[in-house]
Amino acid sequence: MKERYEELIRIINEANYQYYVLDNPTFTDQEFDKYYRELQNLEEKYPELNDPNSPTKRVGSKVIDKFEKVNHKIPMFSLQDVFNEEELEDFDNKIVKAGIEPEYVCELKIDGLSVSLLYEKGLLVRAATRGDGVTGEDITHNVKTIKTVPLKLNEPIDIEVRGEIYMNKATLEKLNRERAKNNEPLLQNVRNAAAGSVRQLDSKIAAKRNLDVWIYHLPNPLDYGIKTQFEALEFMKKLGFKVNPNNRLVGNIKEVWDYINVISEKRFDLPYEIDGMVVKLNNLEDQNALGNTAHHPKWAAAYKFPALEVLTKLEDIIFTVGRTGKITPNAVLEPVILMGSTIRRATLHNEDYVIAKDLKIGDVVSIRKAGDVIPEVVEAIKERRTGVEKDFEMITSCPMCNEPIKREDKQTDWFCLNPHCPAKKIEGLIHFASRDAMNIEGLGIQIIEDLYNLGYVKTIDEFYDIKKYEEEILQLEGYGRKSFDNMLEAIDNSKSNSLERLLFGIGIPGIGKKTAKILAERFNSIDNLMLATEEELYQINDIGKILSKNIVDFFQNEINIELINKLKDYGINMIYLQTVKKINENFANKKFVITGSLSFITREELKTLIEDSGGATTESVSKNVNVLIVGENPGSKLVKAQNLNIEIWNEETLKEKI
Ligand code: 3B8
Repeated sequence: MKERYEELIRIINEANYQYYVLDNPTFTDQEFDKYYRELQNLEEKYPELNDPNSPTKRVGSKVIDKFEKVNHKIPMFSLQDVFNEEELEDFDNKIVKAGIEPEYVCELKIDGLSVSLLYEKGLLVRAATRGDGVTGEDITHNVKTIKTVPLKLNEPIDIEVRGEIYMNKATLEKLNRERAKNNEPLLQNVRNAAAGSVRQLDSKIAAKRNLDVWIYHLPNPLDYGIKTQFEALEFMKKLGFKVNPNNRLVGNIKEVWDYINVISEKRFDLPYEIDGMVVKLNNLEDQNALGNTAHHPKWAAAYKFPALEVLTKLEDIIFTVGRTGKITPNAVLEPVILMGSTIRRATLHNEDYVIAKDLKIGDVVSIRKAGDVIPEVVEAIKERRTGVEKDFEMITSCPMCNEPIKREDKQTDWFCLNPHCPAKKIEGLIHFASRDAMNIEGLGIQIIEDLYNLGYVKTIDEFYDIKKYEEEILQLEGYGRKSFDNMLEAIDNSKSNSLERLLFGIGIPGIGKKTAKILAERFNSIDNLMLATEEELYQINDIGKILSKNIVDFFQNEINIELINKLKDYGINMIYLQTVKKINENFANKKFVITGSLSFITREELKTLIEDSGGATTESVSKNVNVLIVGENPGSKLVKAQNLNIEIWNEETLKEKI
């Protein structure tokens, strides 16, 4: 029994190591679960079986009541920052002047928090934060829940290693979605999220946070006969630690710079956040010769990527009204170029956001754009105020209809409650026809504004009766026979859309594209959905209390019921249609990644087409992707796919396959 116990621990730890550290699954989930359950059963039946190395110890059971202080045997320094090529060369010059011929190790600078791990006879005995560098805090109970931190090493040695605990970008997004659902404050970034997670007293919470680690430093290399940083990384990898595969040994500072440029392209494709490159002198004897300042080792530097931020002037704050009546303040900016595009506007979300940032009209503000995300105002540069800036004032009436606006207690947004507010109605009509909703091509923003202002279409059902204004519309400038007929046809085609498009388009407060799909799948028809109770809706994953109430309220409203009846009379489909419309063998059961821009189809359209044909899409290239579709200016995904021997289709091939 004891033998089997030890064998199970070995099997499961090895499988975890293969899966989490080497990214190389060796078992199916079912096989893994079978071993894991067998181990759990043994431990339950024989409590004397209590190996600290058992994988069941990772779920987090220990609760502490305070963090113990820990003195680091060797101080944990931080790194000196460099911000450009010149400063990097200065760093190199000092080394060369000291008579050293440098080789450098380049390591991704992980955005997390430093940790020290202490092992005795190969067993993890203590994990501690950096703290002030001399004294940190004992976080062993939480670090033990991190699956990539070995509880037992491949050799029974005494050793300390250091590394970075971090949280993947996707994990933070998921965590924040849950927090939003529970009305909890969102975590600002991966570093705060990771730091907050290891500072939990209850290790069950930390265990749920899906933290991870990269190990990069060996404070006592001489004890193990290690002569270079690169050897140290190899050595730690052999012991079972997770060492980043992107670390590189290079011959001189120019090659460091080249590698920095490679990584600055690639960084957005990584599942974790990096904020620069750590450059370390490879030879440890040379490192010792250089020594440290009071705070930093002189043999290492942290190159920080340039901020994705620029400064500009906040010229005005204007207000827009959305289709739900939500009032949004918007920054009107002096145009600036940021990451290749001109920025004129940025959303300021809501009143509290503007107040929290203490923005004044006329301020110099910094603007950020991360990835392809919309630009945002980071902060006002208060030192640049001259005294002529004007205070922000929230409006009290709707900028479109002049009716007073309202903000409920505890809510962040102001709303125009006037059901006849033209802004709301036009926005609602535009949303209904938009691509992700009913996808009525030929009903663009301008046409819809015209139709509304002329009184032909005031509510969405009236789109379907537009033919009665045929004569009048054809008289209008810019509306020809052909475009009118196309519009009619597009409107007619939209009648056979699947239910989720209607649910998204009709404008139930809080229902996005994804929830619309979930509801359609779950209830199959609008009639079923209209009968659903709040409790029933709340049971569904992704649907919270507020949303459940919104849905029920919406379908109890007389005006909405009448609207739905009218749409039914016009013959609009109200049933969920299976998503796989027509299997295309070229796409079915394959996984696709799209990179670069395509000329004849948008990315969203192509994704829908692939899914409708029985295939799937994903964002990042890995070995289980079958095809990479490549448009103009492909990113680093192309190189990665070529390395993995993944099939590649250009636009021509794509057209043939379609
Ligand atoms: C010495 C070496 C601090 C660090 C170090 O990815 C020292 O090596 C350090 F005093 O903070 N964030 C890294 C990272 C951080 C450090 C490091 N190496 N890769 C990181």
